[in-house]
Amino acid sequence: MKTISKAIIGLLVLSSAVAWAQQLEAPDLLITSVRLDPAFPTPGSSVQIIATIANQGTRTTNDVFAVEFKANRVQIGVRFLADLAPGQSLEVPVTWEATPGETVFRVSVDPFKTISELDESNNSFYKIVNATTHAFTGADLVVRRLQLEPEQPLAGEQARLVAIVANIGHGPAAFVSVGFYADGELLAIETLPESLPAGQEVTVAIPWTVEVGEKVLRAKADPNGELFELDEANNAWAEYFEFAPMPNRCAQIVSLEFASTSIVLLEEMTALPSSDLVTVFIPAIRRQMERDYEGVNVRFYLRQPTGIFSTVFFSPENRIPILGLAPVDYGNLRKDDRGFVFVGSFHVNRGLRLAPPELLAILFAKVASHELGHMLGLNHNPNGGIMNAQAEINPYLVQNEKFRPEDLEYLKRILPMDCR
Ligand SMILES: [Ca+2]
Ligand SMILES: [Ca+2]
Ligand SMILES: [Ca+2]
Ligand SMILES: [Zn+2]
Repeated sequence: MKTISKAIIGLLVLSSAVAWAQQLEAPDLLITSVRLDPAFPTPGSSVQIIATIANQGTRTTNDVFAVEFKANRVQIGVRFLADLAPGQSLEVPVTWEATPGETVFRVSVDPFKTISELDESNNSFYKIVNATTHAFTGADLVVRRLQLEPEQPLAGEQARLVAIVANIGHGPAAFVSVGFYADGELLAIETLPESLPAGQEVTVAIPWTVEVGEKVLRAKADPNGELFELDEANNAWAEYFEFAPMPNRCAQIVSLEFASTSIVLLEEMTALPSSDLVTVFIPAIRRQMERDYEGVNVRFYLRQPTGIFSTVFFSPENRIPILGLAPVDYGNLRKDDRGFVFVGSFHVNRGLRLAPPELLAILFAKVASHELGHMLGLNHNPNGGIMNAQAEINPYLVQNEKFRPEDLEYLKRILPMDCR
């Protein structure tokens, strides 16, 4: 099993090296801007979304390519272009009927990959748009910091999660609302009824029962997009915290590691900006795994942990029909195993792109929980559950999958919460 793992890593390095050597003269398509007309739409009005597409490469595009527009992951238009010379740019419009609140636009150039380019990683552009009946005043909310009161609370304690919100615009914000999230899950939205003048800051807080271990805490100003702002993309702030008690010596430490190339595939699958992938989607995978392993002494880390740990590596490979792979370590004798989830095997399944990101996170978590199960000594269970040999890839069916009681019993025995 170890040998197989090493071969996989070797292959990855090789294929990216080949891709590098190939390209010397080529086009490079990118989106330089996305603007709206009118810039501050009211709900229900008709809006032009105008993307500027440029070729900053050294060759003219030699084939037809597409520009795809998505609004909150739903395709709202595709336009086809051809013959864009180096240094040339073009405006591409689509019409959209404004829906109330926040909409995340993703514009992608050459999503079907007909053009071989100098840089394939700069082909999408995000724009967050609000549609509201409030007037635009020049407000711009940002979350400056996120802190806890008391500063270092223990897991299980009642604490306050405090966001410091500032208006860095040049006009007042009619009201301030802030969404709070723990590992991607919305805890609460808190709204202050008073307006916040330009240049001032305010604290917004919610009570929170502190969770154990590493957590990604996040606050986002105006999460529902009810306030027009100069910049709608600077509203979120996320931080890693770790809450005591720290793992004891009988705990298994597990690192969830994502190749940067896997993040690119996840971005294509979910149409989420990479910042949301890192601060919402990936933490939600961890949250689901924690639920799967409830009562088992496992601690999950998204940042690299110290000491001895096992790793679930989210690789960009497509190894269909294999979704994941891990050595079976009966009795968990090795505490530094390495298992894989093949993100590429999910990415090829275009139907998955229609599933909500929350369900996709659960689907990835179930495969990761399965592979970790092997690394802790579980074999496939003919009775099903998470250790079912045949992975269920329908995210709607997989969401309630659990370890079978006999599997969970084994895990609790091998990794008891307290050391005696
Ligand atoms: Ca490009
Ligand atoms: Ca803002
Ligand atoms: Ca806003
Ligand atoms: Zn398996």
